[in-house]
Amino acid sequence: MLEAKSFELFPEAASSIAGHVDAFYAFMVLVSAFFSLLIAFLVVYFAYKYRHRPGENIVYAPYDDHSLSGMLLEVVWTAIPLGLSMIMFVWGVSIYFTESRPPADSLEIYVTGKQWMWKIQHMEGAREINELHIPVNRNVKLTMTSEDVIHDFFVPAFRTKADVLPGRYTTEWFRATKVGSYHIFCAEYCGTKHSGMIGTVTVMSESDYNKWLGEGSGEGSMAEQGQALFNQLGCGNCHASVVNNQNGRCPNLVGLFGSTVELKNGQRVRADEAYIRESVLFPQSKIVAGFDDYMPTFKGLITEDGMLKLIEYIRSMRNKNGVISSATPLPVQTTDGPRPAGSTPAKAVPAAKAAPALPAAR
Ligand code: HEC
Ligand SMILES: [Cu+2]
Repeated sequence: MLEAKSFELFPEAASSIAGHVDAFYAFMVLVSAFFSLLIAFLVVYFAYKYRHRPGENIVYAPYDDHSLSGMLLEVVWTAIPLGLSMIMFVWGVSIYFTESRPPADSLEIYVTGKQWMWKIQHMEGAREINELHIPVNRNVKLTMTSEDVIHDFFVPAFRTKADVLPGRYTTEWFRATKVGSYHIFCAEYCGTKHSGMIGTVTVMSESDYNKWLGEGSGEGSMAEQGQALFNQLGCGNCHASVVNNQNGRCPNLVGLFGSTVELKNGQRVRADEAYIRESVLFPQSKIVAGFDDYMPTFKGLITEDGMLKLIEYIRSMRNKNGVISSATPLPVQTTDGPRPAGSTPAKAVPAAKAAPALPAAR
């Protein structure tokens, strides 16, 4: 809870990973404390035991570096620290891997960092600033980017944090285990008001969360807002006309997200958030095999929040069991652009569903 409490050494442990991080940390502190005390004790003890007594002659015994006992001693003092540091390494890596691999069933939430605030978008459409509402006992994945400098999204009670970088998408995931409110900090110095870049995670019961979501989704889901943007920017002029036809002048975006794309230069890349972002802002950098490089850049025309909506829209165009369908279907294109001579006209595949009425482009 956020109310000032009596002095506490550790923040509350409120995520599925927190116990593991704490146990690991305790192990490292105990090992360090044990050896620090042992060494400090031996320094004092030996200083006393082998002190110089008055009248005593100092005789240095010749050191036999081939004696069996000497070798055994060296093996032991090498093997024990090696064993201990390997335990720390394997344990640490396993926690790191767990923390860096969001489970597939995670609830997706988008975060944009900016001097000096956190902007958060839920897929269902709710938006918030410096607040993050999540359901308890659900895996939550944050996809994060920055509008300016490097920030870092840190929730001490969840024992997890990740850098938030301009021009890139990073992820962070957690499963909150306790209903309550917890601090969000920016853990990367990002300018004058860095210390004010704070917020609150509110962990709610599933039913409270759904109620909360329902109240904040006036503008439609992120995918719907992304679709509006898609139309507004004219992406549909090129891409929508071939939505049900792979052989147009522009690649089919349905089922693109998560698939492997073959490029003109023979490379194969995974169509993830970063790829879509690059395709839109730097269309020349990766050309899809079989297409020409005439997609214009949209650099400067789309905000980071808008880009996340576009990505969410493209992600929502799914290709389920070979049947083209889309969570929020594309508008049916009426004015088809000219096609290059010899290309097959769009096959008459019925649109999956009628498009919902959206505000007209421009
Ligand atoms: C003038 C026509 C045109 C417009 C407008 C256009 N694109 Fe494209 N787009 C293309 C062409 C052609 C390609 C394939 C060549 C390439 O990779 O650059 C492409 C490629 C892409 C790809 C990669 C597809 C794949 O299969 O890997 C994505 C994603 C994409 N466009 C999204 C968009 C979005 C989003 C918009 C609107 C902001 C948009 N495009 C606007 C013509 C267009
Ligand atoms: Cu910051």
